[in-house]
Amino acid sequence: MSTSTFSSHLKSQKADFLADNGEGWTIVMGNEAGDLDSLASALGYAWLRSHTSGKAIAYITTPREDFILRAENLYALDLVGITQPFKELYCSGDPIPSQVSQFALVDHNVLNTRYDTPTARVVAVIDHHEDEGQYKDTADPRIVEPAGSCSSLVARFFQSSNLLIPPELSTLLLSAILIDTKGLKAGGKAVDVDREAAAYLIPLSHSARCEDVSALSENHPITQLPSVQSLSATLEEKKFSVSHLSTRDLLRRDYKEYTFTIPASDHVTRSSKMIRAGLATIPLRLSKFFASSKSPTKETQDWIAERDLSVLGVLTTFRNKKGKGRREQLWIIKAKDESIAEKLWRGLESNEELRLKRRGFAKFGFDAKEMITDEAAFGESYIARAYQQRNVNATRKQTAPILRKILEGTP
Ligand SMILES: [Mn+2]
Repeated sequence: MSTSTFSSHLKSQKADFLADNGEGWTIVMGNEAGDLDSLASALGYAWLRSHTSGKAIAYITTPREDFILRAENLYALDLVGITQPFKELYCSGDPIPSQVSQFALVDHNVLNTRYDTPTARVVAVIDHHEDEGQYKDTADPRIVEPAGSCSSLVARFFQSSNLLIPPELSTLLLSAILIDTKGLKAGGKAVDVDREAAAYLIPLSHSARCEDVSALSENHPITQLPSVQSLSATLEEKKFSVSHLSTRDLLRRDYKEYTFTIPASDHVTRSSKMIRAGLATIPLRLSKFFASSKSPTKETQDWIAERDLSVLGVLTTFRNKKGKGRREQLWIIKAKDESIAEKLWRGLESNEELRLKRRGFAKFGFDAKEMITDEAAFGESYIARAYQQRNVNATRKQTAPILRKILEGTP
């Protein structure tokens, strides 16, 4: 399939889907953070499913105006001839036809409450997050296992199907694997399924060159192939080129939201209560995050209000001057939820996986004289703490379940 026919295949598929009013179709969805892994996994599995078990279409959860926030996604899509994603792809903002009731989940394993109607059925799950154990009776396949990238699990499924994977999809899945595993770096997040998936995809992708394919057959490490290295470097550079984004854009660019049930014993009213928490992953160190707008604290407070959050976590990932990966965490809690704050600080600071070390806000350019206490860096209505995360390998995938355990667990 040539590049132009792949994108026109997607466009005509979208038209068919809308003309059918979704009847008989399965919507394949990635997670709400909308990273390249979700995008590639959804397009990959939708293509596979539509060639094996009936009509399926990828639904891209990224709102139209947010496409610009992820330069690496735009770059990878452009590589495969998709130049106007919100026209060619079925996206957030397009109508959800009334007849849709079947969902396939990739890169997450619980259907977002927004789509969870009484008739909704989850017919497939392929994911690499913590398994929440749902849809065991309805989902086939139901693959939930550790991997650096969900795209690797989709690629392995392709391999076992004996379908010929289009080069466009090989390129997209490979790009997602490379960005999630930092180019399959040794000692990083890549596990065997990622390396095997990359080895399968490389010869079938756009980036494949003759020397690459022969190198593979001689058992050279795939991370050292020139085309893989250059694709990986370009994607990473795009991903980290966020210096033009405002505080608000940084917060919403790679963002996930959770609801937690706070046990009755923790709460003044002595009844359990639902709270919302948001986790934003930001590819900049905190000192740069706090330099992203004229009033970064105000924009952050506005985001907390807009999303009606009790807790906002900002998880940073960046490289230090020596090129080593580093991470920090910033937590902001509404001051009226004081019992939540105490519980969260205790749980986070004693967590052996994250290994957090407290950092004062003065380090991030705050004027110590203007703050009543360090915790009041975001004003009196909020309680905030910042940390260096000494386990540099723990991402939101580890932090979200830790947060759930701390907040929902008994004190
Ligand atoms: Mn993923």
